[in-house]
Amino acid sequence: MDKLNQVRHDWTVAEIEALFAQPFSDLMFQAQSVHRANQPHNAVQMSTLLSIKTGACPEDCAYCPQSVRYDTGLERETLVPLDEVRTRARAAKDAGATRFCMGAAWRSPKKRDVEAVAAMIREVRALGMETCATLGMLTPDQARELKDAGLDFYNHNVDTSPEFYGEIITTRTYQDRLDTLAAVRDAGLNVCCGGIVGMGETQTDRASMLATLANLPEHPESVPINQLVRVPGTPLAGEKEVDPFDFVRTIAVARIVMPKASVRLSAGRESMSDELQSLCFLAGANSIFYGEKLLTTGNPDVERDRALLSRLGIQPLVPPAVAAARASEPSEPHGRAPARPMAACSATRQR
Ligand code: SAM
Ligand code: DTB
Ligand code: SF4
Repeated sequence: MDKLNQVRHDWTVAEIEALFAQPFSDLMFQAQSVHRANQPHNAVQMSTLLSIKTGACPEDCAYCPQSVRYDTGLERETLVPLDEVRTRARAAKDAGATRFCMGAAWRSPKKRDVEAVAAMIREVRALGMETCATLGMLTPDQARELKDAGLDFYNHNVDTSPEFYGEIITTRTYQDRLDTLAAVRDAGLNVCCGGIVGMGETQTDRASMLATLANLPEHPESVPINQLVRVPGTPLAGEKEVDPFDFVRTIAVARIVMPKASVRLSAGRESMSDELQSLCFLAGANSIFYGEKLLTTGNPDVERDRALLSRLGIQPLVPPAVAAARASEPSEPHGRAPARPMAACSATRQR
């Protein structure tokens, strides 16, 4: 039993490959055992994404529809106004999301960008939601400024293994990513860091990516596992589809090597069957993006997600601070419909 709770930072790639290589049922049993020993089971945390600045990104990430280098037909947009952020966050909260994530297509934010995002963070916080941002590379000072504005989580992915990384991105290094993660951690922010499956990487690359994450000085609180969304116009548009069982295996291994982390079943859900998603939950995924859109691509609609969670007997996981904020609100503020779509399960720690 002890082993199920053990948080390790000395994983070798070979050990993780051996986890992947187990018979599917043995891997799922191990992942589910670790999950139950470390997480409130039958509960899933829900975040809603908003792209606060879309397109025209100078980076060359081969998977990304927002890079200025690829013609993906995306309308480029300037920073969204504060009013719209407030409206979208309130709608997300009313639909049942507990965290609001703001994403910007920047290599790294400028000084005025950080100030503008800090104002957005304050607005979202005032609604009693958790806040998350993903804005590209950050300096230690920028990370502290965002923390001071009330940011709870910063998302910055390693995306893939250090060995495969150069095939996907050339405009910034793996070490740049690790430096940003260190700045985020040092500022006292919760770290959200994961990667993408389905870019042509090998199983060893997946093991190496998970080893990188698990061997960080502290495990990320949140680990998004994205299935590549193959967007026409990007260099990876023609990649072949990932074997769904290999995707589930990646979730299961992430759960085993990072027992206390929230593992997020992220991009790619729109094209997954309910049955495949439920296998991901069984493998230890316990957070999702909720709402019709990710940043620029689609996500299952709210009704489909509510129905799926309800059919599986899964409840929304509500962090204590969010539950407290909800409890202190009048039941029907400003004539809005009350925002309690499903019975909630209260989390005991932040993830
Ligand atoms: N520009 C910032 C950055 O790169 O850190 C923030 C936004 S970026 C879109 C956030 C993450 O979304 C990427 O690191 C990548 O893991 C994920 N992502 C982007 N496009 C994707 C796609 N087509 N399929 C799956 N995940 C994707
Ligand atoms: C993450 O790992 N996945 C989210 C979030 N972090 C920002 C983004 C997925 C983006 C998928 C492609 C798009 O919608 O543009
Ligand atoms: Fe830019 Fe982020 Fe897309 Fe890379 S992933 S092109 S940095 S928006």
